[in-house]
Amino acid sequence: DEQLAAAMPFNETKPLEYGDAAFTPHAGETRTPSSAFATASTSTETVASPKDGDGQPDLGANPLDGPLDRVRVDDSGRELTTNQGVKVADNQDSLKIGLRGPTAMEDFILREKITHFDHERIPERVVHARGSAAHGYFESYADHRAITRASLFGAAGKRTPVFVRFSTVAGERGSADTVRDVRGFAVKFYTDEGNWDLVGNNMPVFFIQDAMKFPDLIHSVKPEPHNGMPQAASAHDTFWDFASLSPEITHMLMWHTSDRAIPRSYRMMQGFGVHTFRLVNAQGASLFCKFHWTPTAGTHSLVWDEAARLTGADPDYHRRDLWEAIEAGQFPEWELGVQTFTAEQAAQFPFDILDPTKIVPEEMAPVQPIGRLVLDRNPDNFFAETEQVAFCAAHVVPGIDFSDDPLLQGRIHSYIDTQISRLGGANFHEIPINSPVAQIHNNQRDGMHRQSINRGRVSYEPNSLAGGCPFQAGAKGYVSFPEPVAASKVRGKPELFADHYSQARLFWKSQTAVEQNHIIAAFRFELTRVQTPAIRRRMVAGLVNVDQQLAAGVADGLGMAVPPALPLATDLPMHDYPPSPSLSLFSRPGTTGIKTLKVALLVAPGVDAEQARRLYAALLDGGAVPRLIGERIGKLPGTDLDVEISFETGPSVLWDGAIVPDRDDAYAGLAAADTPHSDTPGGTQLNRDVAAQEFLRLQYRHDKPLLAIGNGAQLLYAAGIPQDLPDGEPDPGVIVAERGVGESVLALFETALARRRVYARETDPPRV
Ligand code: HDD
Repeated sequence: DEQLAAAMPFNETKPLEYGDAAFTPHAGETRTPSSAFATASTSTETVASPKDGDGQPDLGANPLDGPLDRVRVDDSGRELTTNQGVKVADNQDSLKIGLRGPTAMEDFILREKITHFDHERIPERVVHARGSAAHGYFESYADHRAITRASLFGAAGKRTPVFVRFSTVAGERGSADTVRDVRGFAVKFYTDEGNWDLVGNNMPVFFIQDAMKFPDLIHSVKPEPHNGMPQAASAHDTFWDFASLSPEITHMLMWHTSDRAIPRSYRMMQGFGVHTFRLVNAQGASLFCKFHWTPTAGTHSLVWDEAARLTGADPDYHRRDLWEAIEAGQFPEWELGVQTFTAEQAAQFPFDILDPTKIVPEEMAPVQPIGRLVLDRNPDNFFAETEQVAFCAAHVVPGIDFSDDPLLQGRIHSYIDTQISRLGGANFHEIPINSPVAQIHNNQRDGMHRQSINRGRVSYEPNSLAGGCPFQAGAKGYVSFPEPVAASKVRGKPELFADHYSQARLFWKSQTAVEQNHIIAAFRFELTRVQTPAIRRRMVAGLVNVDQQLAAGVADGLGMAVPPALPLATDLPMHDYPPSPSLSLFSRPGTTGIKTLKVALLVAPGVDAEQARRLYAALLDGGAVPRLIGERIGKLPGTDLDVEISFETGPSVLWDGAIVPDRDDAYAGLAAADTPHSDTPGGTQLNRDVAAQEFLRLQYRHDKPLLAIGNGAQLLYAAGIPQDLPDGEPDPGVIVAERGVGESVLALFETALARRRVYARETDPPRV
């Protein structure tokens, strides 16, 4: 026993915290690091900064590792110190005058620790407060210098390090991931010619046309100011009040009520630069452009009931998904595509390219792939990297330029400005995650928390005392596209901006029937939460201009008659766009099949353990993430299987599919498990477990594939899962296999899983 006790982990300083031992001086105490840490590297090692050298990363290397390595701290094998590097003898007790006496004012160790703690929080982002990020790289497919001089696109295979942050917009920092909202898709490219931030969203249009309206929009969607409710939700009066009075929002509302607003994963959503930008080549020739990110995992969404339940089951659902995929080496990937068009082409479009509530349909300008984005490394520290990263729509590099989109123009101001209050001063570019890999040389000086120690007496230009340095780069530097402009100073909008409905109708017409139903249901949900009938009426009156069937569906859901259409803001005729199939989520199934999808194997005493094990191995082999789930964790009696997750900690919404394996007839005690709902002998004890039945019902209701083998089917029957679709056809996602067919049925299940959902199952209200 003594030997055992000696082997147990033990905190040697514990006895010093109590009684007289507390007086025993810690001062001067030295401790050698334990042998486990004897080989740990020392902090005195210098790490070469990759900011030295030619700044050209090796292909595949991430030069960002270097600058960040300078500030990475690893405490392994180290002694505790104060912020002044003074070693701390006792981290348990404040300094007191007698064990039961007052604390001494001179306890600088306590005071430093508490003071730092008191200031640990910084203001959260005013929008996009909730987010998750990862490191990776962008790789150019080819030499694209014909269209842009931006160096990151300069050669085939050229890699540029990136840091990418995904976010929701309305919720606070601790809000749930799966709310109905736009998702931010912000990419910081650390190019060798400076940082470029492509600060986009997962939807290609925006709510408003002019930055002047941004504070109003955000005030309307944020929790209402008198009572601070609701959190991270647009389903309340103020948002829909604003929306119903701002017809320019209509196109965006179609996206916002579509399944785009409840993605299955950050890895499974598109990203868009939204605005029209400019690409400029070395000769100064320019094309307009729109940026598109397309995920290799395809575009996939949750269903609303599932999303709502996920906010409770796992508020970190998207954060965890991104983190786990990267930890598992299943690196999320997107292709970057551009739509390019000339000013002459733009003049022929039936919309204004400066209007951020309009897309350029792919039929009018195809999306050309130019490179790929891979996220392959999780941050080391959430605060230092994900929280402190400062994106800015004004951060562009030579070869990328702005358009006159009035929303974009306002953003150019807002981002730097907001960082000054969020990050506490003008030097936020020196925070390691924000600082470029390209070198910084200018005459900007001082300010709060300045890090760089600029040398010399010169901080102005022109100068002779420093030989004129740093000197202007001339044509090598950023040259704004010299767009000729001659016009009167006015507050207003071009007439075409007032066509608020043509593209909303285009979006509606381009959706499948399933997607249209989801849009109607989302409007119904949102507007049912609205308490003011006049707002509901106004909103539905706007939808009449989009589509009669849409307006009728929403009105029906709200128990009201379809009101007369809202008057149009312009006499211009609406443009009749042909449907654009690429606007449907179903047009991008992706190429990653079942990889990273989560499959629950429902097990209980009496399960055919060998079969469960083989299914598990086969799923793992295919890149899926199987887990054994049951009533309680731990060893299953009569088997050597370990239940990994319980129904209460791993509820149905966390899984993309479920399997109920066969039972092992030899297991004693099965008779008790026979289900009362069926004449056939029952499966395992799960049949009587209401949690297991509920699990399957929700899998079914959320359109997920189910496989039951042999007597495992009894649980399906007990749960009342139909095997036919509402139209009488067999449900391809409810696979019931005879005992003895072996694991060949797994292939059927995997096919269904790769297709994700059987939407054809849906009825409103649900059958199960
Ligand atoms: Fe914005 C953050 C995207 C319009 C003002 N915005 C922010 C983020 C994203 C976007 C992804 C989070 C960045 C991060 O992860 O840190 N914003 C957009 C898109 C817009 C847009 C795609 C329209 C096309 N934004 C917009 C306007 C304004 C702002 C019109 C103001 C005039 N956005 C901000 C901000 C934020 C921000 C206040 C909050 C925190 C931050 O910048 O760093 O400056």
